[in-house]
Amino acid sequence: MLVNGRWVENWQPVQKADEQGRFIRQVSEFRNWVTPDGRPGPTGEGGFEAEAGRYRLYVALICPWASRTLIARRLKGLEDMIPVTVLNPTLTDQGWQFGGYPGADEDPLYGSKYIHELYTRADPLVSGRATVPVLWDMKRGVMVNNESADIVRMFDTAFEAIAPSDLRLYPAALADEIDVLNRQIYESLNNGVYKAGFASSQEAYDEAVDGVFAMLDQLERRLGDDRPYLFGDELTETDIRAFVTLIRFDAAYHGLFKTNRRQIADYPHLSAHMERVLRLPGVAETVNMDHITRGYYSIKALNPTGIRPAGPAHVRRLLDVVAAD
Ligand SMILES: N[C@@H](CCC(=O)N[C@@H](CS)C(=O)NCC(=O)O)C(=O)O
Repeated sequence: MLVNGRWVENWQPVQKADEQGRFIRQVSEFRNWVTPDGRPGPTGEGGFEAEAGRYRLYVALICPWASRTLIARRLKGLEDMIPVTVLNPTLTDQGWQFGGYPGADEDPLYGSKYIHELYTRADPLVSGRATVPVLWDMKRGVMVNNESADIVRMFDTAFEAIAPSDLRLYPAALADEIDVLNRQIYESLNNGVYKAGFASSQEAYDEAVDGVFAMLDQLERRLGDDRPYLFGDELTETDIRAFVTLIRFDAAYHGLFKTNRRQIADYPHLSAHMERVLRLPGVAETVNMDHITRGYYSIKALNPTGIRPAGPAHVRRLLDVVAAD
């Protein structure tokens, strides 16, 4: 991690734990918003108006938080306006690294070797973990935001004047309900699987796994009335939040993070929801199972040999079928 702008120790997956061994995820540091006219957004400073070709998104395809920004970018039709740089799937002693792995890129702006160089470029005295996704302002040479929840929201609204879209990922009429379900899904599922995987006590693991499966059961029931999406007929950002964890679940979390009470394949409504989102235009291209399994199973603290499991076949089969259709 970075302390006062210097990389101080080899990368470790566990960021912070409480006295009971519960995994604690760091809060994001860069919280400015792109807005239609450059006025400040809900947090941070102003000066980031929506312009085509001005912002670059840095992602790792293993990462669910980065993937949700990629999906929002694609569904909102922003691909030509916001270029993307993909990092290698495996974390090194200095965190995320650029280039060399199939499907990964070099840093086209500064030739950086690691993502942490962008953090210190943005703030020479920055402290904390150098995470993805990162939204970078190529005009001012600064980091706009490294919180995926914010990036999804700004993609939904900020570029509307230059990239009109009928899709509303966060419609005003559902805002309060979306906020509530988002929080629950984040705590119990998106971050819940990490809390299980990185728990350092049996109690912390048990608590996290209970939360994961209670949430999956709840979502399965919610979708049980055959609604296509979590809030009814229209896709919202909450569906994307669920999707990025569901699509990684059977292939990575079930084995590596020991969230193995059941698989997503055992939940008919969740499986159908996952496939529905996967089939939205362009979403399948954001799912790279090679990067996902390579990335997760290279976390040495959980899998010292780096050996990747052969299965599960059903996830690869689904991706192949969707790609061929
Ligand atoms: N709150 C952040 C979390 C991002 C995050 O934790 N990303 C992980 C990858 S999935 C990361 O970059 N980890 C590197 C590290 O913690 O050093 C967001 O949602 O954008």
